[in-house]
Amino acid sequence: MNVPASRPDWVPPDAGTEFTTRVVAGTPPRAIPAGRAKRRAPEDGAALAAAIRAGDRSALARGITLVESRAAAHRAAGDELLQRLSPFAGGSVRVGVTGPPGAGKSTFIDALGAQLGGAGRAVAVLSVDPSSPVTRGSILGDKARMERLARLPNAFIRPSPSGGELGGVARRTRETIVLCEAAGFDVVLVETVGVGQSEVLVRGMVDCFLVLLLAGAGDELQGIKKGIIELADVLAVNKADGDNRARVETARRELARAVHYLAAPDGAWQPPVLACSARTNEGIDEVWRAVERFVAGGRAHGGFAARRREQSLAWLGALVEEGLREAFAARPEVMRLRAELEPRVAGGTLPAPAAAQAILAASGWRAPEFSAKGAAVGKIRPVMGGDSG
Ligand SMILES: Nc1nc2c(ncn2[C@@H]2O[C@H](COP(=O)(O)OP(=O)(O)OP(=O)(O)O)[C@@H](O)[C@H]2O)c(=O)[nH]1
Ligand SMILES: [Mg+2]
Repeated sequence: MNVPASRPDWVPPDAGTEFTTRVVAGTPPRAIPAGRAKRRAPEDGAALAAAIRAGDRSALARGITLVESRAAAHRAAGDELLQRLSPFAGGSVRVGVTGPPGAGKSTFIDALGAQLGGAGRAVAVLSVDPSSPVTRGSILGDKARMERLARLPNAFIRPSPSGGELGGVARRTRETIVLCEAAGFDVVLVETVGVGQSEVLVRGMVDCFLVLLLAGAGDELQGIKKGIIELADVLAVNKADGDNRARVETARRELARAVHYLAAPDGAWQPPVLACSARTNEGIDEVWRAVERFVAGGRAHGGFAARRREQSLAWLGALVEEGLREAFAARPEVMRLRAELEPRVAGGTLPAPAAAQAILAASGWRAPEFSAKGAAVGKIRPVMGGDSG
């Protein structure tokens, strides 16, 4: 067969010539006269919700795109969709999987998801692509890394760009969880990179927080932070295979000792420290059994319900903060003052605190005054009502 020289940007590692393609030069985009842009008719909200409930994957994907959208036109539709579907949400076990870069999170999720899927569970994976909010290259990369899972009919993988702002958590992860649950998924796995604030945020979105770790070149643990261990419900040292086995076991025992001395975040629960290999599948079901034990214990003792309440409150807080930030930034006088003052701050002719004061004051906000003791005595007066400030 004659193989043309061009290949797509990405092909599966073991792909044959069927992925060879002929690249056809595109035509430059045509300017569309203002007011005549063709818009796709907005999707009927009730129909979309019903399709998602019925398990239609493409409807689910469209719904997620809708709630992720920042476009003002989509916001109301996205909110409406969430309202329609919220009554059907909540039925999954939400598990966060975190760990340092390269710990094997994606491979682990692939192995675990394939096992659960094989056992008849419907598994949704929300993986965040931290490396590239713009290009789609690494998103495909992650999908390729979840090959086993991607082949299962009852699995759904949704890579989302992190949006840059939350350090590796998609902006709409909570909303996406609601949609997946309404679509009937009973296990939702959320992958996040264990750097920055993302693990704290994700822990606030899940019922069980699983931390994957690596044994270093010696026996020490790699890329580990005390903070992350305190958040963990279950810990596992991954890559316990081949020559690495003994090293993992030493690291695991060391870690188990450390965990034992830290106060358990959920009272009676002592986070187990396990070893596994996402590559050989060894220990994967043991990790899952630990997750199930944690969740079952939480259901029996009220910890699960308490976590869900915390999740709802954290969600509320995040939405209110986001709304305030957006409303604030959109105020004309704020935009005008920022445009005027930012170059001066950047140029060093105006101190940042003075500029901040001016912007906050002009927007109608008054900074709280602080007493000597540090307690706020003034009242924050948000004046978000009137448009002219
Ligand atoms: N030997 C061995 N290699 C593994 C195992 N799990 C993952 N790997 C390899 O480790 C590398 C990183 O795996 P990923 O699953 O992409 O790791 P990740 O934590 O998702 O990485 P990021 O998302 O980039 O932070 C890949 O080359 C995997 O094949 C394992 O259990 N054993
Ligand atoms: Mg990954």
